Amino acid sequence: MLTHFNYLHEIKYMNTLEYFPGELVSHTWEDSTLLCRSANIALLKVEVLTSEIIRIRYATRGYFQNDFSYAIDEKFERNAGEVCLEENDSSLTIITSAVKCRINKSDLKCTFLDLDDYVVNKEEKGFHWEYDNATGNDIVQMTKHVYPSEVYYGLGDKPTDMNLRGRKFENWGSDCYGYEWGTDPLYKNIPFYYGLHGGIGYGIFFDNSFRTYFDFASERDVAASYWAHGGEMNYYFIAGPELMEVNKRFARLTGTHDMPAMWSLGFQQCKWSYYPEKEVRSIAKSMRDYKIPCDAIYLDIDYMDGFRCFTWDNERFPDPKKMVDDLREDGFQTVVIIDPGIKIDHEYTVFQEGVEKGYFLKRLDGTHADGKVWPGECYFPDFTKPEVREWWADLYKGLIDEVGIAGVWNDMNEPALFEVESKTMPDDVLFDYDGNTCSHRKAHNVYGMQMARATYEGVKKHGDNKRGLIITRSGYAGLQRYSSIWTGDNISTWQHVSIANIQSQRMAISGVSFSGSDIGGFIGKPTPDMMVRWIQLAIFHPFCRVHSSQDDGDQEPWSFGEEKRELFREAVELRYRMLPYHYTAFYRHHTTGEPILRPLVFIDQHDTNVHDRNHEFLCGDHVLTTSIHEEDAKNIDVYLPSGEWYDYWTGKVSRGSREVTVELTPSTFPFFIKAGAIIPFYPLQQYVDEIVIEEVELKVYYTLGKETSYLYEDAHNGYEYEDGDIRYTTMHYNGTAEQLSITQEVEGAFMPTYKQYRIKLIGMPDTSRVVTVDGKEISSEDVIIPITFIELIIKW
Ligand code: MIG
Repeated sequence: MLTHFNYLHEIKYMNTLEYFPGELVSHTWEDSTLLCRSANIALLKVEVLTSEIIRIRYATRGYFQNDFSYAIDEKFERNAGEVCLEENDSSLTIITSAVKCRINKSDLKCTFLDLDDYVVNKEEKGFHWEYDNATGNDIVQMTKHVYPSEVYYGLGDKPTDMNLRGRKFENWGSDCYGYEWGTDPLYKNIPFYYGLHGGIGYGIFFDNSFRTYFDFASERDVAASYWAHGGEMNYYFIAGPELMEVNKRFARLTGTHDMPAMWSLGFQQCKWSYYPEKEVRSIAKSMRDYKIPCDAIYLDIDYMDGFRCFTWDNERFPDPKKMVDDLREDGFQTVVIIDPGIKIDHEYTVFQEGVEKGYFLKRLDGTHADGKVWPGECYFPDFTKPEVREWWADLYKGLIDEVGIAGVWNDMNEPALFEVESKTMPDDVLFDYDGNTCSHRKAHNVYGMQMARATYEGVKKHGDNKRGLIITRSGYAGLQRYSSIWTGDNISTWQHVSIANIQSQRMAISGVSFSGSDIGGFIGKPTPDMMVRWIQLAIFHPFCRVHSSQDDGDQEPWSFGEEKRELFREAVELRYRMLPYHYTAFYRHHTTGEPILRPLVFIDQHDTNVHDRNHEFLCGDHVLTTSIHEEDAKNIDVYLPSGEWYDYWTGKVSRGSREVTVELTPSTFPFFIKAGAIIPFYPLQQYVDEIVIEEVELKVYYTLGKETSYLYEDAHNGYEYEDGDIRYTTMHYNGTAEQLSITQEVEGAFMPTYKQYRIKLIGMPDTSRVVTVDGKEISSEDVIIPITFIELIIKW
């Protein structure tokens, strides 16, 4: 193996070989950055970004490429804290207040250790590269050591087991109509994973937008590798040891969702497609008639004039503004789809403008990149160019400001093309990449994210201080700063209920909490039982929308018989009653980065029983559920994490760290609440802010011990929350053998419409009791207390 060479031509003509960095010849250490020169042309840069986040870059040509990333949040602040460099004969070691990074002098391999010198992550073959004659790029590769017990998580929307060990993956955003278990690559590109061994978790974020690959001990049992077909070996090591902390640090690096308007956490109904206007109105009316709470209705591609973005089919929708206003009056927000393909039509102003201003993608030879999608032959905006994003943002003025659309759904943005084998653009399409001109090979995986970003900016700019909802099908790491996601064209099968569950959890731990599936399945028609089980799962998914192609029949909540309609309604009602819980969990995500959905391994990483559990998950801090995957299921085994758990339906308490069997009825499903939790419930509404809420119910689940719960409130829309116009309540629960006390701390001066809480005590020792609020005795029958209370004590 060749490890020493000095000239570029040597790599060029020996393209079948793998190249490795040479031995260290010199180094500099400045501003918490270590730069190592090796005996050959390779360089290594180690940057301490925070005490837990270390960035590693290797250059293969003697210089680093321009440092630019779409993933990293511009708000991210580097703060290395206390850090020092130690040197001995064989290595250099960077020591932060949380982690050590040791670099071998002989081969520039890096090892990450915790402060007790436990090896968290080390290299096997380490960094190496191959020269790719076909493209002139280097294929940059990293091979890490795998521990016998090591397990892996993350990587976005992969439809497979939670634990990725033993599998290989590719990131290349693809339109995967009717994908199945194991289909890969899929729509999203999130090159971020977690490793866990010996109870210690860490994260690796390989920030490279070329086609990337990940292998978790599939080719070789001792090796986990990741590589890219171009670009740099540029990755972030994120220390734990808790997986939840790794997640938060990844969120610090790549950002979190804005607070959504509360309505966008409500139930949403979609179909390909509702038209004409009469049909849209009738769906809305049925929702209200059947009393199925609902906040949004969607228009798929058929609302447009010949699929031309930013136009309306005037026959189907003669007066869009009137329709949207009337729907809003009745509590429905309207969301419309917008695709990236702009129809080649010289009479169409968006097309004309795009051509005149040079906003459409071109190929290397200067001709426009065209491709067939819904409108026929199209050109495609270069969303990686700031000027184009601004233009695109302003195209929303009509839809948002003038018509009153509240949300935009971006589809087909992998980008997807019809009738070509690659299902996407050729490699030689050129992109601006924010001033770092490159080919489609590098820009493909960020295209959808940059489209969503331009959409986000437009909806925000023209949305009259309202929080808009953006939904995207494709995206890259960090997409959560702009958009929510849905999981694409799934199928009405029981296996897809399982996939929807796993994907939603996996997206959450990959930075994208605002996720959900097409409830009921996009392709096909679910059995009535499946439809109900699916919504019973999806009321715990932040993004909660029914969508279908309806080729095989209707998929509205009332399309499955009266009995199922009632069950569906009950599930959605539960979602609406629990909106303050979901909203609070979202605020926690927004501010701390913690995922809203949490696989059990993120709760109890020391319990090896949960390392391979796919389906049970926590929604927020205190609610556990799972999905049901068979027709007419009578019971299901559910693994509960450590602690005590209340069955929501029966009030029965089970000890965790083991499996329990849950009996199922058509209207009940696994739904557990952590003992000690305080869960807020709104009164039932048919849509968000339908009524002026005068009282919030707090269900208090008794236990011996302490627990913390939160409740967040703001105006449910608008951006004043960013300036602190919020009410963020922390409730401390403390249960002893004689009494239960709840104290609260409140942050922010926002006052909700309600002034009191109604306390429901669950699982309380059954003896007569004395209740005092802020020292005053009150009736123990109806515990109603002001939201400003400081201390509630119940003695028995
Ligand atoms: O080629 O807009 O995933 O949700 O309904 C299909 C029509 C295009 C794919 C999306 C789906 C949407 C459909 N779209």
